[in-house]
Amino acid sequence: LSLISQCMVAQNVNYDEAKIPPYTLPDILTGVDGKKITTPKQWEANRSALLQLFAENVYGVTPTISTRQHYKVLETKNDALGGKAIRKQVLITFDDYPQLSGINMLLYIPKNVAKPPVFVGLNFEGNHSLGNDPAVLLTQNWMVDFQKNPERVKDNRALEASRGKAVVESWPAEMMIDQGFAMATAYYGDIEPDHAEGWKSGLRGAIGRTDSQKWSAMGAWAWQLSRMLDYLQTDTDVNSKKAIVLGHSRLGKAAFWAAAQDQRFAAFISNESGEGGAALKRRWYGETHEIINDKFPHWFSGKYKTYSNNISSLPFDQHQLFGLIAPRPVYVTSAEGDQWADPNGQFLSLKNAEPVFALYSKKGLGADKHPPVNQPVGDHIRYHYRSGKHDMNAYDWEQYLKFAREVVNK
Ligand code: GTR
Repeated sequence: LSLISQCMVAQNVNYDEAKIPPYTLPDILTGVDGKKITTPKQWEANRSALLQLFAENVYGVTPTISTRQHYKVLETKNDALGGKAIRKQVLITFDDYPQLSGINMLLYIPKNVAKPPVFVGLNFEGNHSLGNDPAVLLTQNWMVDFQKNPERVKDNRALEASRGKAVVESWPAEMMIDQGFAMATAYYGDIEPDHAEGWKSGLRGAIGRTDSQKWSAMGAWAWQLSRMLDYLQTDTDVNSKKAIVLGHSRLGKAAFWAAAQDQRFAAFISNESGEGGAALKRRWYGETHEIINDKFPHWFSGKYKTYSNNISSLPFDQHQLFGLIAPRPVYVTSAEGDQWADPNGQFLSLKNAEPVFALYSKKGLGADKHPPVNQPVGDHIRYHYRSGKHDMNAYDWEQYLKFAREVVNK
């Protein structure tokens, strides 16, 4: 970066709605071929060209990757979480990429429910960080020291003291089990370490790509979620047809891209995924594409960086990625203390996807304006803006479980 553009990146943060320059969103019901879309069939015919645009310009093009994989149940227990749940720890390894240690997936399944729906997502600090279950394996993979706490992470490896210390209350296992849902999670660093050179020792390096620019870490993490779903399809203890993929923040961006590409996911929940996730790119508010590409060059494809100061020439915006999830249910959330993620931009993105849901006779949000705090809106597609800071907390999970009961598992 030149000095001038570095200064611009540093200065260009806006939190004033009135200062957002006017922008025009690409019409969601105009296909990539320029033709008007009026039926679900036409929308579906447009699907792969639109996905390709997102891949080429933002998330990177997923190359052909062998998915010859093996599942090894490393450990299982029939009376976990005080006797309420079955716990399984499953290692997914890849025959063609033996240099990868594999995806270590933690599953809790309620004992009193036959084939429950399952929440699927990645976690930031390893499965062991999510609760106090001492049998959960400590991740051995490279880790960001989010807390800058040497007791928990030393030399980029998790220590035993990080057990149960997750930054976000991201996976309240008992809450899910008590309400009849299963959970399946894995550490995102299992497939690529989250730093600029991480691709070398992760999946992108293993598949032998020297050009790391065309594909992205986000693409690799989305791929990871789909491999987790591959396993779930073989596990008769859960209902993989009702797999709800979700994620917080950067992991919400990855879950969004996974849900858009992989239609086996039954529903998608975006927890404060912000720029590169739910937020409209054209709005100058909070984090921008310039900032994110500068700070996290590995997250998105090289081409995304060419839109610096020129976002209006991007041939789409994030409302169209929500269109690619339709007609499946979607829940988007923001937090008052997380203006960085552009709450109104996340609301407007989902709002502007309504025409695609309407093609399938699915109701919209039932609100034209951003709602006040702690008042969820919508039904099949939902949105809430809660009080509090940037995290995934018990309030969020109460709403997700309600949504899952009312919409996904009805
Ligand atoms: C921030 C980044 C956000 C979000 C967040 C997170 O630093 O700017 O886009 O992804 O990290 O993942 O918590």
